[in-house]
Amino acid sequence: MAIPPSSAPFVPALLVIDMQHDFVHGSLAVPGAPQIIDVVNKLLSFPFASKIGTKDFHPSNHISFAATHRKPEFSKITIYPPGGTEGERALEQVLWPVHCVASTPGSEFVHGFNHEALDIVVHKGTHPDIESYSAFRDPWHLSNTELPDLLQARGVTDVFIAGLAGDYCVKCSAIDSVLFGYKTWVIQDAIRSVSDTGSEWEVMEKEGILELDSIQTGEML
Ligand code: VGL
Ligand code: ZN
Repeated sequence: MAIPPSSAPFVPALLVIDMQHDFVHGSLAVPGAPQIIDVVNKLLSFPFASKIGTKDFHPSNHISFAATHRKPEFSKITIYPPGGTEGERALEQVLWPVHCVASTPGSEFVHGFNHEALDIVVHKGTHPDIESYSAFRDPWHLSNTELPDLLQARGVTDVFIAGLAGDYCVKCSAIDSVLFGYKTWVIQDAIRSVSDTGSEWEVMEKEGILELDSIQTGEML
């Protein structure tokens, strides 16, 4: 019998971002979000080596909340790393409606989402002074969540990303996934974005992120 050619390892992880009440039906509802619940549930039935969920999980005085600054919702401020000074690693921050306050109903997984199929849930945005769209780490790379160690310990090669919101947490998590060395796929019919410009795809493509749909994902597994 012929020896089969050795092939590169393929250890796929599904990363489901922020399928929480507030992002679907609540204070920061993403347009079209209810339509992806069934798609994400279908993805969870595929034989991924790991199925990881995230929760945006903020204290009630979080830096990303308009109310914290007594400023209008969706206005913008400049933020710095904690203890940082003017001009140093400044970032623009959108001021959001209060959302996903830790352990309130808005932070719960949305009804109908099969979260029981997840093997682990990673929380992010838990520090009052630090915004963290990425599931991997804060934007200044001061500290990681448990996700980088988890993926490494499990020998993951490919990260497939679904969830909310495409132009914030999905995009930032996908960019970090590439920077941590993973082949990174965003499942286009399993995400929805806050804005309808589609400009996140341009950014993600430039970073080397691959785009596919849930049917193609099923064919790879
Ligand atoms: C998100 C805005 C604020 C997200 C989180 O999950 O994309 N967006 N916090
Ligand atoms: Zn948030």
